[in-house]
Amino acid sequence: YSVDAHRTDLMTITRFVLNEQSKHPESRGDFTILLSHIVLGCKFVCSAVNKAGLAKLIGLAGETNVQGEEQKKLDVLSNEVFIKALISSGRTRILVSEEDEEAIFVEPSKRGKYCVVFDPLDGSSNIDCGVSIGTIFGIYMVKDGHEPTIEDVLQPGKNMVAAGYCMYGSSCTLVLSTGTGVNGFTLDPSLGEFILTHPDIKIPKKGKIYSVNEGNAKNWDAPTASYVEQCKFPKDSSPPKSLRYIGSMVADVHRTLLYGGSFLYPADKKSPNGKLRVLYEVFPMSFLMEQAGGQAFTGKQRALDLVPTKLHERSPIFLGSYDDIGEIKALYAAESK
Ligand code: P6P
Repeated sequence: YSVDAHRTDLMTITRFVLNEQSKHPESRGDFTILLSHIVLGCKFVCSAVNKAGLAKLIGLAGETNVQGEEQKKLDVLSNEVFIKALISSGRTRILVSEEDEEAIFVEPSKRGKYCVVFDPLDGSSNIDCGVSIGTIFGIYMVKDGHEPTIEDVLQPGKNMVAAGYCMYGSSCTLVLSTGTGVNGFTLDPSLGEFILTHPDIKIPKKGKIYSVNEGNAKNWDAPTASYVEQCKFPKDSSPPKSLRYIGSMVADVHRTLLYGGSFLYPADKKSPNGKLRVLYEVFPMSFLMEQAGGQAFTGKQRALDLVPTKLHERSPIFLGSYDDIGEIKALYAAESK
């Protein structure tokens, strides 16, 4: 794109997805409709998150708003917005949200062929200090012709047809893959449109940053401890890596995707499966990393090969630059010999 094209040939996310759809003549546009409803949810949450900060500052937050209604916590509000938007799209069968213990089975009259797994506002504990937070989502096709069940959702991440996140920070950035690469879009509030700003994102093959909560170091297993040690005290003459850890997955993963490096949430003695959830944190971020030329590993296997057995199952995760994650895989392989 030359500069002037940005002004006159705006590539919005809707146009982008329609272009993708045109590559599949058999497509009836269901995915395009589903995505447009996810985008609507992201726009709403972006606006609510920005207002929430201000509301808190000028004391509007209180317990009730001007209509005297109970002021909903942002993550509850975001969850309701996404559930309503997804159901009204008429393209979903099953919804799995971080906020809801049980899966939502869409009523037959509004059913479509997709299952959406999502964390409506990941990292929401960071709102009060202004740290970027985000929505994470993954989309599966669900076999038709039978009453939907949990088994339809417990699919390996490699079966996802799309995944993405929307980061609510200094700007609102939506990063998406539909299986043919990764693209980033930034919300132009004056247009109310997501504009393509990061076409065909590729993660650097090797990075200079590692990202982990060092506070858990006491409980790490040997391969993780050894990897982090090598980041800080390289055996060869390379300079030590920088530690960057925000504690909000969407922000840490977005930086890793753009700058390279590794993001780790390992298992430890306290949490043998780590902390991050398989369906709506590990799988979507792993899908994006592989589509951008990186890797995602659980300590035992390729993350996208994992087959979940429970909706809110957790898994350790090591994701990022191809070479950096390769080093971690080699350390785990050596340990298992
Ligand atoms: P810790 C936020 O609560 C979250 O779910 C992710 O967004 C983030 O990566 C992780 O937990 C941070 O966890 O234990 O390092 O505070």
